[in-house]
Amino acid sequence: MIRKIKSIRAMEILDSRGNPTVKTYVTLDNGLTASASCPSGASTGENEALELRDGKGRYGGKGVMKAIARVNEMIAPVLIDMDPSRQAEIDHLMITLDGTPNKGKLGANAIVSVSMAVARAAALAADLPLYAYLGGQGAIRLPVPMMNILNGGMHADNSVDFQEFMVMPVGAPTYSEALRYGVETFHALRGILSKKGYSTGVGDEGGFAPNLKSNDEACEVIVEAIKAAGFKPGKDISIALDPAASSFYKDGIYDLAKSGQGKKNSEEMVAFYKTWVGKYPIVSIEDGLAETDWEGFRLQTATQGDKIQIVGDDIFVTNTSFIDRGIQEKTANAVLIKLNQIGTVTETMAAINLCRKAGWGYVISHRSGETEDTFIADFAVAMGGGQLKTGSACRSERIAKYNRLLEIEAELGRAAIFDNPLKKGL
Ligand code: 2PG
Ligand code: MG
Repeated sequence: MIRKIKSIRAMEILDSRGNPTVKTYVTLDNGLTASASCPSGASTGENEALELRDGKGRYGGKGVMKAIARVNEMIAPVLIDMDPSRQAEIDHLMITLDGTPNKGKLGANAIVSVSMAVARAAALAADLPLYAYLGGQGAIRLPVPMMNILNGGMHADNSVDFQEFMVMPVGAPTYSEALRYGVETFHALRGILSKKGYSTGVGDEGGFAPNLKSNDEACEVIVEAIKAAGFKPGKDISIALDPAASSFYKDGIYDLAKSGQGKKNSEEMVAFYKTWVGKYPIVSIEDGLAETDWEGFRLQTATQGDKIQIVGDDIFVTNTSFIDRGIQEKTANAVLIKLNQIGTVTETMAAINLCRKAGWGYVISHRSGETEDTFIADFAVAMGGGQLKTGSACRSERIAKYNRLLEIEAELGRAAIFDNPLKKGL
């Protein structure tokens, strides 16, 4: 039976950093209601779709009452009575209503919360879990968790320049075992840091944020933690990095100022990563170069792209026009996928389809400012790329996603598959 959208209402809630964000409720004509919340980044790409904030007054100007009004007064009237399963049409209506290239009029935070809530409402109407509704019968692959257990850069007030040091349990037999490998490593890391006299306070994504002597020491303590937890570095658990290099790049120079490890140009930065890949079990580097340094990315891909995954986040911002350019120019071999960078479920799926066509990898991702919403867990299974980064092994806004995947794994039972997405070449 075809359902219709009866009402759409948005409200202001708080994200994991205590900043306001948009939560939207979509109610169907049978009385069922679905909701979704928008996350928020700190190290955002310049070309991301616009996050509409009030700009002054409440919450230091970070309120989202304008975005709430856009949902309630402008978007809702256009979508009432529509069939929620017409996702592409609904998303295109919002894109047209906005009429700007960066969703500057309605705000990507307004649009994406509606887009995600509509998908959930359609899943409810179809009586299917979200992953099965979005991904069909083939949605049976659980992602390898990329767990950011050591935070630096803009996500922590410490001496580490690189934003994310993730463990990737690529050798685990199942998702739940992979999660356990990562969590046990996280707990081992706490013990190691504490023994060395470092802080075990955590950063925005729940990873530890110690004042280490160098960026190298971050890899060293993680390798030590993997071993201490009883796993083999590079076999059971590998390392993935997100330096988020745009955040320490200025006027053509990468300045490792937080650690005091000096200044480097693009070539030196690429050489630096090459040394690290030789020294540590690193299998994936995201934003090793800055978003404007397309040439640096190309050089890294040309020289290291056959050995490791090279992921573009800020440089592609989940936007098909930038990804398309990247494919033409061999800028990377994988894309970080964030729904709120582009603003609709439909455009996010188009970005993923482009990656698939090019044989590129794709990693579904949270933002550093998150909510308890678990949409991306279902989305990762629906899209089947086998990789999800959603933070460390603490902070409930991160754990909520990992827990949701445990539920999906249990629901799929023996049908669930789990494998190393980086094994069969990139
Ligand atoms: C990133 C993200 C998420 P932010 O750079 O990949 O980890 O950070 O949400 O701050 O952009
Ligand atoms: Mg990133």
